[in-house]
Amino acid sequence: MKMTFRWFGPGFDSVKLEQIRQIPGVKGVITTLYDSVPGEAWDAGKVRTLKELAAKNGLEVSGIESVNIHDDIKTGNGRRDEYIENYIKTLEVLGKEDIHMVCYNFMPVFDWTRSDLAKPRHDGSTVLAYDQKMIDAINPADMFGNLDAKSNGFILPGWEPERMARIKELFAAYEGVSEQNLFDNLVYFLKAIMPVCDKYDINMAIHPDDPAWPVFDLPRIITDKEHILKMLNAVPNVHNGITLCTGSLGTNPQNDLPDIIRACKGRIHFAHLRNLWHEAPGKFEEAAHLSADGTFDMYAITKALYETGFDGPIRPDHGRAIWGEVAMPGYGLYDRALGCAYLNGLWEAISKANPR
Ligand SMILES: [Mn+2]
Repeated sequence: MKMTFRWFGPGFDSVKLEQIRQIPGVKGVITTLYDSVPGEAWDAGKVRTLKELAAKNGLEVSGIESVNIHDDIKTGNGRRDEYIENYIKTLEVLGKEDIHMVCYNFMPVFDWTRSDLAKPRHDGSTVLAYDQKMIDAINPADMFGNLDAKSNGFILPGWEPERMARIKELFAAYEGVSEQNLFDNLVYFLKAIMPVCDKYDINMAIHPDDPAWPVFDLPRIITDKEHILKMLNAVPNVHNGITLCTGSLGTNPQNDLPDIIRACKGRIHFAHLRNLWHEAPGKFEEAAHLSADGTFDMYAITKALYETGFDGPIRPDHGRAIWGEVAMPGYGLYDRALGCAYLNGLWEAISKANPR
Protein backbone atom coordinates (compact mmCIF):
# COMPACT_ATOMS: atom_id res chain seq x y z
CA MET A 1 0.00 0.00 0.00
CA LYS A 2 0.97 3.57 -0.44
CA MET A 3 -0.11 6.12 2.18
CA THR A 4 -1.56 9.25 0.57
CA PHE A 5 -3.48 12.36 1.56
CA ARG A 6 -6.32 14.12 -0.21
CA TRP A 7 -5.41 17.63 -1.30
CA PHE A 8 -7.82 19.88 -3.21
CA GLY A 9 -5.17 21.97 -4.93
CA PRO A 10 -3.83 25.51 -4.61
CA GLY A 11 -6.49 28.01 -3.60
CA PHE A 12 -9.02 25.36 -2.55
CA ASP A 13 -7.43 23.74 0.47
CA SER A 14 -6.40 25.10 3.86
CA VAL A 15 -3.78 22.35 4.08
CA LYS A 16 -0.45 23.00 2.39
CA LEU A 17 1.79 20.52 0.60
CA GLU A 18 4.59 21.64 2.93
CA GLN A 19 2.50 20.28 5.80
CA ILE A 20 1.46 17.08 4.06
CA ARG A 21 5.08 16.13 3.36
CA GLN A 22 5.77 16.22 7.11
CA ILE A 23 3.20 13.53 7.92
CA PRO A 24 5.30 10.39 8.40
CA GLY A 25 4.91 7.86 5.61
CA VAL A 26 2.85 9.96 3.21
CA LYS A 27 4.19 9.42 -0.29
CA GLY A 28 1.65 11.18 -2.44
CA VAL A 29 -1.44 13.29 -2.79
CA ILE A 30 -4.81 12.44 -4.23
CA THR A 31 -5.93 15.55 -6.03
CA THR A 32 -8.09 16.91 -8.83
CA LEU A 33 -8.65 19.96 -10.99
CA TYR A 34 -11.11 21.33 -8.46
CA ASP A 35 -12.39 24.04 -10.78
CA SER A 36 -13.04 21.67 -13.68
CA VAL A 37 -16.61 21.14 -14.81
CA PRO A 38 -18.06 17.64 -15.35
CA GLY A 39 -18.06 16.84 -19.05
CA GLU A 40 -15.04 18.87 -20.06
CA ALA A 41 -11.74 17.41 -21.26
CA TRP A 42 -8.89 18.22 -18.90
CA ASP A 43 -5.93 20.34 -19.87
CA ALA A 44 -2.59 18.54 -19.77
CA GLY A 45 -0.78 21.70 -18.65
CA LYS A 46 -2.94 22.04 -15.54
CA VAL A 47 -2.35 18.41 -14.59
CA ARG A 48 1.39 18.89 -15.05
CA THR A 49 1.32 21.97 -12.80
CA LEU A 50 -0.26 19.89 -10.01
CA LYS A 51 2.40 17.24 -10.46
CA GLU A 52 5.17 19.83 -10.34
CA LEU A 53 3.78 21.43 -7.17
CA ALA A 54 3.62 18.01 -5.50
CA ALA A 55 7.11 17.06 -6.70
CA LYS A 56 8.59 20.26 -5.23
CA ASN A 57 7.45 18.89 -1.88
CA GLY A 58 8.73 15.39 -2.44
CA LEU A 59 5.27 14.06 -3.21
CA GLU A 60 3.74 12.35 -6.21
CA VAL A 61 0.23 12.59 -7.56
CA SER A 62 -0.90 9.06 -6.67
CA GLY A 63 -4.33 9.35 -8.20
CA ILE A 64 -7.22 11.62 -9.06
CA GLU A 65 -10.29 12.08 -6.88
CA SER A 66 -12.39 12.73 -8.72
CA VAL A 67 -12.91 13.02 -12.42
CA ASN A 68 -16.61 13.75 -12.12
CA ILE A 69 -19.17 12.23 -14.45
CA HIS A 70 -21.58 14.49 -16.31
CA ASP A 71 -25.24 13.94 -15.42
CA ASP A 72 -26.05 13.17 -19.08
CA ILE A 73 -23.82 10.08 -18.76
CA LYS A 74 -25.63 9.02 -15.58
CA THR A 75 -29.11 9.61 -17.01
CA GLY A 76 -28.15 8.24 -20.44
CA ASN A 77 -29.59 11.29 -22.15
CA GLY A 78 -28.61 14.35 -24.11
CA ARG A 79 -24.98 14.67 -25.01
CA ARG A 80 -23.81 11.48 -23.25
CA ASP A 81 -21.52 10.24 -26.04
CA GLU A 82 -19.86 13.63 -26.42
CA TYR A 83 -19.16 13.75 -22.67
CA ILE A 84 -17.81 10.20 -22.70
CA GLU A 85 -15.47 11.21 -25.53
CA ASN A 86 -14.24 14.07 -23.34
CA TYR A 87 -13.81 11.69 -20.40
CA ILE A 88 -11.66 9.48 -22.62
CA LYS A 89 -9.58 12.53 -23.60
CA THR A 90 -9.10 13.30 -19.89
CA LEU A 91 -7.98 9.72 -19.22
CA GLU A 92 -5.50 10.00 -22.10
CA VAL A 93 -4.08 13.17 -20.55
CA LEU A 94 -3.76 11.45 -17.16
CA GLY A 95 -2.23 8.31 -18.66
CA LYS A 96 0.37 10.35 -20.52
CA GLU A 97 1.17 12.15 -17.25
CA ASP A 98 1.78 8.74 -15.63
CA ILE A 99 -1.30 8.89 -13.38
CA HIS A 100 -2.94 5.48 -13.12
CA MET A 101 -5.82 5.67 -10.65
CA VAL A 102 -9.07 7.59 -11.04
CA CYS A 103 -11.77 7.68 -8.38
CA TYR A 104 -15.29 8.66 -9.47
CA ASN A 105 -18.84 8.14 -8.33
CA PHE A 106 -22.12 7.44 -10.07
CA MET A 107 -24.55 8.99 -7.59
CA PRO A 108 -27.48 11.04 -8.89
CA VAL A 109 -27.67 14.72 -7.85
CA PHE A 110 -25.86 14.51 -4.48
CA ASP A 111 -22.32 13.11 -4.17
CA TRP A 112 -22.78 12.47 -0.48
CA THR A 113 -25.29 13.52 2.13
CA ARG A 114 -24.95 14.51 5.77
CA SER A 115 -27.44 16.17 8.10
CA ASP A 116 -24.75 18.01 10.07
CA LEU A 117 -21.21 19.13 9.23
CA ALA A 118 -20.20 20.09 12.76
CA LYS A 119 -21.84 17.86 15.33
CA PRO A 120 -20.14 18.11 18.73
CA ARG A 121 -18.69 14.85 20.02
CA HIS A 122 -17.98 13.59 23.53
CA ASP A 123 -14.40 14.86 23.29
CA GLY A 124 -15.27 18.42 22.23
CA SER A 125 -14.37 17.84 18.58
CA THR A 126 -16.94 18.29 15.82
CA VAL A 127 -17.70 15.83 13.06
CA LEU A 128 -19.94 15.22 10.08
CA ALA A 129 -23.05 13.30 11.05
CA TYR A 130 -26.14 11.74 9.53
CA ASP A 131 -29.62 11.28 10.90
CA GLN A 132 -32.20 9.81 8.53
CA LYS A 133 -35.01 11.45 10.51
CA MET A 134 -33.50 14.89 9.89
CA ILE A 135 -32.94 14.10 6.20
CA ASP A 136 -36.55 12.95 5.85
CA ALA A 137 -37.70 16.31 7.23
CA ILE A 138 -35.60 18.36 4.79
CA ASN A 139 -36.68 19.54 1.37
CA PRO A 140 -33.79 18.43 -0.88
CA ALA A 141 -33.70 21.90 -2.44
CA ASP A 142 -32.86 23.31 1.01
CA MET A 143 -30.03 20.84 1.66
CA PHE A 144 -27.42 23.03 0.04
CA GLY A 145 -28.21 26.09 2.16
CA ASN A 146 -28.09 23.98 5.33
CA LEU A 147 -24.69 22.54 4.51
CA ASP A 148 -23.19 25.66 2.96
CA ALA A 149 -23.88 27.62 6.16
CA LYS A 150 -21.59 25.25 8.05
CA SER A 151 -18.85 24.74 5.46
CA ASN A 152 -16.43 27.29 6.98
CA GLY A 153 -16.51 29.14 3.65
CA PHE A 154 -15.08 26.21 1.68
CA ILE A 155 -16.72 24.79 -1.43
CA LEU A 156 -17.75 21.24 -0.58
CA PRO A 157 -16.85 18.62 -3.21
CA GLY A 158 -20.06 17.62 -5.01
CA TRP A 159 -21.92 20.59 -3.52
CA GLU A 160 -20.64 23.33 -5.79
CA PRO A 161 -22.95 26.40 -5.68
CA GLU A 162 -23.42 26.48 -9.47
CA ARG A 163 -24.53 22.84 -9.35
CA MET A 164 -26.89 23.45 -6.46
CA ALA A 165 -28.43 26.42 -8.28
CA ARG A 166 -29.70 23.85 -10.80
CA ILE A 167 -31.07 21.46 -8.19
CA LYS A 168 -34.66 21.38 -9.47
CA GLU A 169 -33.43 20.84 -13.02
CA LEU A 170 -31.20 18.01 -11.77
CA PHE A 171 -34.06 16.29 -9.97
CA ALA A 172 -36.16 16.61 -13.14
CA ALA A 173 -33.35 15.06 -15.21
CA TYR A 174 -33.39 11.94 -13.02
CA GLU A 175 -37.16 11.57 -13.08
CA GLY A 176 -37.94 8.13 -14.47
CA VAL A 177 -34.31 6.93 -14.14
CA SER A 178 -34.63 3.61 -12.33
CA GLU A 179 -31.93 1.68 -10.50
CA GLN A 180 -31.67 -0.57 -13.57
CA ASN A 181 -31.35 2.43 -15.94
CA LEU A 182 -28.60 3.93 -13.79
CA PHE A 183 -26.75 0.61 -13.68
CA ASP A 184 -27.05 0.15 -17.46
CA ASN A 185 -25.73 3.68 -17.99
CA LEU A 186 -22.74 2.93 -15.76
CA VAL A 187 -21.98 -0.24 -17.73
CA TYR A 188 -22.30 1.69 -21.03
CA PHE A 189 -19.81 4.26 -19.72
CA LEU A 190 -17.37 1.65 -18.43
CA LYS A 191 -17.39 -0.34 -21.66
CA ALA A 192 -16.67 2.84 -23.60
CA ILE A 193 -13.67 3.84 -21.47
CA MET A 194 -12.03 0.42 -20.94
CA PRO A 195 -9.92 0.58 -24.14
CA VAL A 196 -8.19 3.80 -23.03
CA CYS A 197 -7.78 2.37 -19.51
CA ASP A 198 -6.16 -0.73 -21.00
CA LYS A 199 -3.87 1.38 -23.17
CA TYR A 200 -2.59 3.54 -20.30
CA ASP A 201 -3.09 1.05 -17.43
CA ILE A 202 -5.56 3.30 -15.63
CA ASN A 203 -7.45 1.76 -12.73
CA MET A 204 -10.97 3.12 -12.42
CA ALA A 205 -12.14 3.06 -8.81
CA ILE A 206 -15.83 3.76 -8.34
CA HIS A 207 -16.69 5.26 -4.97
CA PRO A 208 -19.53 3.61 -3.05
CA ASP A 209 -22.72 5.57 -2.50
CA ASP A 210 -22.83 7.59 0.67
CA PRO A 211 -24.99 6.76 2.54
CA ALA A 212 -25.40 3.28 1.10
CA TRP A 213 -29.13 3.49 0.45
CA PRO A 214 -31.45 5.62 -1.71
CA VAL A 215 -31.83 9.20 -0.46
CA PHE A 216 -34.66 11.52 -1.60
CA ASP A 217 -36.00 8.66 -3.76
CA LEU A 218 -32.95 8.81 -6.01
CA PRO A 219 -31.60 5.39 -7.02
CA ARG A 220 -28.30 4.13 -5.59
CA ILE A 221 -26.38 1.26 -7.17
CA ILE A 222 -23.02 0.86 -5.34
CA THR A 223 -24.28 0.02 -1.89
CA ASP A 224 -23.29 -3.49 -0.81
CA LYS A 225 -21.37 -6.64 -1.77
CA GLU A 226 -24.06 -7.94 -4.12
CA HIS A 227 -24.33 -4.66 -6.06
CA ILE A 228 -20.55 -4.20 -6.21
CA LEU A 229 -19.98 -7.73 -7.53
CA LYS A 230 -22.74 -7.20 -10.10
CA MET A 231 -20.92 -4.08 -11.31
CA LEU A 232 -17.50 -5.77 -11.36
CA ASN A 233 -18.86 -8.80 -13.21
CA ALA A 234 -20.76 -6.72 -15.78
CA VAL A 235 -17.43 -5.33 -17.05
CA PRO A 236 -14.91 -8.03 -16.11
CA ASN A 237 -11.77 -5.99 -16.75
CA VAL A 238 -9.22 -5.47 -13.95
CA HIS A 239 -9.28 -1.74 -14.74
CA ASN A 240 -12.92 -1.66 -13.66
CA GLY A 241 -12.54 -1.59 -9.89
CA ILE A 242 -13.67 0.12 -6.74
CA THR A 243 -12.65 2.52 -4.04
CA LEU A 244 -13.05 0.69 -0.75
CA CYS A 245 -14.55 3.47 1.36
CA THR A 246 -15.25 2.13 4.83
CA GLY A 247 -17.11 5.26 5.88
CA SER A 248 -19.56 4.97 2.98
CA LEU A 249 -20.15 1.21 2.81
CA GLY A 250 -20.12 1.12 6.60
CA THR A 251 -23.08 3.51 6.83
CA ASN A 252 -25.06 0.27 6.51
CA PRO A 253 -24.13 -1.89 9.52
CA GLN A 254 -25.20 -4.98 7.54
CA ASN A 255 -22.17 -4.49 5.28
CA ASP A 256 -19.37 -6.79 6.51
CA LEU A 257 -16.37 -4.71 5.43
CA PRO A 258 -13.60 -7.39 5.65
CA ASP A 259 -15.88 -9.79 3.76
CA ILE A 260 -16.44 -7.21 1.00
CA ILE A 261 -12.68 -6.65 0.77
CA ARG A 262 -12.06 -10.40 0.35
CA ALA A 263 -14.87 -10.70 -2.24
CA CYS A 264 -13.34 -7.87 -4.30
CA LYS A 265 -9.76 -9.16 -4.18
CA GLY A 266 -7.71 -7.70 -7.04
CA ARG A 267 -10.37 -5.14 -7.95
CA ILE A 268 -9.84 -2.66 -5.08
CA HIS A 269 -7.67 0.12 -6.49
CA PHE A 270 -7.97 2.73 -3.76
CA ALA A 271 -8.92 2.70 -0.08
CA HIS A 272 -10.54 5.39 2.07
CA LEU A 273 -10.14 4.28 5.66
CA ARG A 274 -12.08 5.87 8.46
CA ASN A 275 -14.38 5.00 11.29
CA LEU A 276 -18.02 5.76 12.10
CA TRP A 277 -19.91 5.52 15.33
CA HIS A 278 -23.42 4.10 14.89
CA GLU A 279 -25.84 5.45 17.42
CA ALA A 280 -28.97 3.80 15.96
CA PRO A 281 -30.13 2.50 12.55
CA GLY A 282 -29.81 5.39 10.08
CA LYS A 283 -28.08 7.56 12.66
CA PHE A 284 -24.32 7.80 12.79
CA GLU A 285 -21.50 10.24 13.27
CA GLU A 286 -17.92 10.19 12.05
CA ALA A 287 -15.27 9.18 14.57
CA ALA A 288 -11.52 9.23 15.00
CA HIS A 289 -9.81 6.53 12.92
CA LEU A 290 -9.05 4.36 15.97
CA SER A 291 -11.24 1.24 16.31
CA ALA A 292 -12.04 2.09 19.92
CA ASP A 293 -13.59 5.45 18.98
CA GLY A 294 -16.20 4.02 16.61
CA THR A 295 -18.03 0.94 15.44
CA PHE A 296 -15.60 -0.56 12.90
CA ASP A 297 -12.81 -3.02 13.57
CA MET A 298 -10.10 -1.07 11.74
CA TYR A 299 -7.58 -3.84 12.45
CA ALA A 300 -9.75 -6.46 10.70
CA ILE A 301 -10.35 -4.09 7.76
CA THR A 302 -6.65 -3.29 7.34
CA LYS A 303 -5.71 -6.97 7.75
CA ALA A 304 -8.17 -7.98 5.01
CA LEU A 305 -6.58 -5.42 2.67
CA TYR A 306 -3.10 -6.72 3.51
CA GLU A 307 -4.06 -10.36 3.13
CA THR A 308 -5.71 -9.82 -0.25
CA GLY A 309 -2.51 -8.22 -1.56
CA PHE A 310 -3.85 -4.67 -1.82
CA ASP A 311 -1.07 -2.47 -3.19
CA GLY A 312 -2.87 0.74 -4.18
CA PRO A 313 -3.09 4.11 -2.48
CA ILE A 314 -4.73 4.37 0.94
CA ARG A 315 -5.81 7.66 2.40
CA PRO A 316 -7.24 8.56 5.77
CA ASP A 317 -10.74 9.81 5.20
CA HIS A 318 -12.72 12.53 6.93
CA GLY A 319 -11.20 13.63 10.19
CA ARG A 320 -12.77 15.32 13.18
CA ALA A 321 -12.29 19.09 13.54
CA ILE A 322 -9.86 19.34 16.48
CA TRP A 323 -7.42 21.74 18.14
CA GLY A 324 -9.26 24.79 16.80
CA GLU A 325 -8.42 24.13 13.18
CA VAL A 326 -10.65 25.87 10.62
CA ALA A 327 -10.83 23.80 7.45
CA MET A 328 -13.23 22.24 4.99
CA PRO A 329 -15.45 19.99 7.13
CA GLY A 330 -13.84 16.54 7.28
CA TYR A 331 -10.65 17.72 5.59
CA GLY A 332 -8.50 19.40 8.20
CA LEU A 333 -4.85 18.53 8.61
CA TYR A 334 -4.69 17.45 12.24
CA ASP A 335 -7.07 14.54 12.61
CA ARG A 336 -6.31 13.13 9.18
CA ALA A 337 -2.59 13.23 10.04
CA LEU A 338 -3.40 11.31 13.22
CA GLY A 339 -5.30 8.88 10.99
CA CYS A 340 -2.22 8.38 8.80
CA ALA A 341 -0.06 7.64 11.83
CA TYR A 342 -2.57 5.14 13.18
CA LEU A 343 -3.11 3.40 9.83
CA ASN A 344 0.64 3.23 9.21
CA GLY A 345 1.04 1.62 12.63
CA LEU A 346 -1.66 -0.93 11.93
CA TRP A 347 -0.11 -1.77 8.57
CA GLU A 348 3.40 -2.16 9.99
CA ALA A 349 2.19 -4.44 12.79
CA ILE A 350 0.07 -6.57 10.44
CA SER A 351 2.78 -6.91 7.81
CA LYS A 352 5.51 -7.80 10.33
CA ALA A 353 3.29 -10.39 12.02
CA ASN A 354 2.30 -11.90 8.66
CA PRO A 355 5.29 -11.77 6.32
CA ARG A 356 4.35 -12.60 2.74
MN1 LIG B 1 -14.82 7.94 0.72
